[in-house]
Amino acid sequence: SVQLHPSRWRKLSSCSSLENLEKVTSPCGSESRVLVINTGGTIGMTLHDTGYAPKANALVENLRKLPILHDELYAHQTCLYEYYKLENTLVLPPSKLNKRIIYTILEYSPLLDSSNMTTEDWGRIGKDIEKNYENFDGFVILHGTDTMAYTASALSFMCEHLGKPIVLTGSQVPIYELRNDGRDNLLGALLIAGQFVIPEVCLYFYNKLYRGNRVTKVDASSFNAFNSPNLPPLATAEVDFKINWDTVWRANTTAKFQVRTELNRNVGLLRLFPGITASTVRAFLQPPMQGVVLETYGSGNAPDNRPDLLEELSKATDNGVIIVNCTQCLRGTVSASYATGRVLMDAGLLAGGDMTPEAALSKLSYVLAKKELTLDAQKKMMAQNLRGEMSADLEGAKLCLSDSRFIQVIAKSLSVSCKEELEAIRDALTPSLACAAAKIGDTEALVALKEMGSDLRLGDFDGRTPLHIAACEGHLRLVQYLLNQGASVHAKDRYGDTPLCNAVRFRHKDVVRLLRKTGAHFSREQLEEAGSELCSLAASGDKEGLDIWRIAGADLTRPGYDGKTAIEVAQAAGNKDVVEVLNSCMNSKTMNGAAI
Ligand code: ASN
Repeated sequence: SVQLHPSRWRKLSSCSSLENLEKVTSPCGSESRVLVINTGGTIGMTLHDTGYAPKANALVENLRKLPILHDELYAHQTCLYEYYKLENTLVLPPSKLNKRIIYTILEYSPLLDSSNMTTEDWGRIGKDIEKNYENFDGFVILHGTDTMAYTASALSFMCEHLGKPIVLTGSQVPIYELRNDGRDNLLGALLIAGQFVIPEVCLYFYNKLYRGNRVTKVDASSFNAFNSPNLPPLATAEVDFKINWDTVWRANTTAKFQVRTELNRNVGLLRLFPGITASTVRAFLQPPMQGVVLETYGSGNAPDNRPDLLEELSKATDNGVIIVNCTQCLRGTVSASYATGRVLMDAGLLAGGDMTPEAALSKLSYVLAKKELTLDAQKKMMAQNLRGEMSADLEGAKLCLSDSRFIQVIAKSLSVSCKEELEAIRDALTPSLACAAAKIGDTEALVALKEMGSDLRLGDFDGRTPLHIAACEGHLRLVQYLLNQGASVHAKDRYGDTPLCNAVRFRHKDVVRLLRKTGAHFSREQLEEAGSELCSLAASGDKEGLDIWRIAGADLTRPGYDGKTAIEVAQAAGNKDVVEVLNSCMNSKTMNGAAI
């Protein structure tokens, strides 16, 4: 029998058109609701004198007559229309996963060929999703294919903290024609939006679900119109839907969904071509232009023998225009491998990684509308991977823990799920990651690790804590940070060494002082053993080494293993100045007073 929402059952039992509930024979599991926003596009077009144009108020009635897209018997038996009181609500036959997808179509007026769409239309879609967010499990947006990649990219940024699927789709041939791709695309999009919690703005076309900000239209006449050149599909519709869960973006905050409809329109796309004139570039970069995606050659290259051109770009970036370097190539990423690429970095351009120009442009539009941010913060945001629109730049950091980006990438990707398994992995990995961050003095990475819940006091497999490592490296600020975070000065690694031992060994005076101030001290045994070390320093005339031990709290009169003191050894070796300073130390009342 049907498992309907309790309130729906209540309604159903009182529904006059239903004599008894046994009538509901469909062996269906549960229901889910999808809102379909019809913005226009070929999917709902008919041929007019002027060519194909959208046909208003026709889609719902057409779909109602298609058994694969609407089950009238079920709708009738379960009082669908009475319950939802919406003429434009339809229901799919049961899916393979035993789900019924009830979908309501919200048709825009006028319906648009997507070539006519503007940023205002994106805002309208965003607002409608926000308004209806809690009433639906997922959203399908019917849209023309021409600018679908732009809308998908823009919505991906505008939808902050998205937790439900938003699937854009459309078709190359109208759904009203005999052979068309509209039915399959709509059906697939509905099944995905209604059955899988893929919290992303996606695009479904020709049996593939893509991340919306990764796609580009690559074919004007094939059903296979889209491509996601730098990211494999999130899902494929084969005999079953195969979801590539590893690729699906996971929310990394506990913040609530909201839509930012403010977008900055002073952005543009400029494609380099051989022989482009400096005056063209200058004209393009004139105020009020604030953000430009420069489509460069290959891996982000531009002529390095054109100072006139580079000067125009430099001038613009100096004046606060954000210019993002994206490649004209369909696949691949910008990198600094050629001299012709580095000149653009010198001109102040930001590397766009493997973002599509559509994604880079809409990201600029979104980021530049955040007026609360400084220009630097906006640039930083442009370089960040906000919604999976760019691949993490791991170049040069391949399995190299001493690269702070690597640590941040790991920290970020580990923080994104609350699954127990991931937590276990996090707990196993983070002490080592924190030590690696401490090694290179990367406070930011440590903050990121702490934010994801790792305990910075924990040691790695050798019991070495980040404080041990920071003390070895002499990262004074980091030592201070770790102490403020509760790191213990008394932690011992598997060799019995404390951070103080490490700081003395590597002769970081400031760190030794700070650790001492925080209460660090040598153990009785260590102080006893120090005698021999002091003697050997005295023998070699190493005043600095002796000074570190003094600051660390050692007793400079402590004899070595053979009963001789450091001063005696220095005398025997003829190291007069060492004798002098050791004498003055010993004469001073407090042994730790005078500096050597
Ligand atoms: N011109 C149409 C549009 O973008 C193309 C399509 O949907 N296939 O609205």
